Amino acid sequence: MEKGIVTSPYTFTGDTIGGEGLKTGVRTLADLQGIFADEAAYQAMDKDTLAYRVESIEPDPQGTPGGLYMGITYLAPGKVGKEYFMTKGHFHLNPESTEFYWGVKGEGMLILMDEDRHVWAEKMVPGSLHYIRPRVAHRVANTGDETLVFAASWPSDAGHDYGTIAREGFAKRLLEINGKPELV
Ligand code: PAN
Ligand code: ZN
Repeated sequence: MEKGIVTSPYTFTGDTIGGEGLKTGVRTLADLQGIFADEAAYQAMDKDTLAYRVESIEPDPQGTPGGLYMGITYLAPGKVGKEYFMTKGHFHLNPESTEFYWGVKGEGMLILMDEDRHVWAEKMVPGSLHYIRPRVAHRVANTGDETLVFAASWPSDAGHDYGTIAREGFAKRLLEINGKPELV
């Protein structure tokens, strides 16, 4: 190759990322204990069921100011009782940090909650782009019957506060009512 011209160590095909230092994280139903309303339905399910997998490229160490990460989440279809499979959800530890999510495959709902516990949701479909503002907790539910694939890019110094959501939850839940998703 010509001097000074190199190949990027990363790839992005639309629904996959790859390359140097690719990280993979897996969450089974066992990891989602306590987030679903219907505890009896949760207990009756196989805890080894895969809920989601996140693949990410994190070029700089966590906490680096000015860096960016990129990830793709593969969220399985399914429900616990009437509640769709969803990600744990979090605020960012650095409250000013923002994030883009975008829909790649399947159908879902991005559920958002501000610090006053006001909750709203944006429909996620292939091609939808979502800007998550500072101090807004975010989680995604799969409302379809295929794996929901969405991509995300967030700052390397955002950090993840899972504790607040684990303790207090979101103020509304996305349930299937008469065959349709409803925030209740
Ligand atoms: C995403 C999420 C990913 C999994 O990359 O981390 O979709 O969701 P949980 O982290 O809530 O389990 C992101 O928001 N990064 O900041
Ligand atoms: Zn985030």
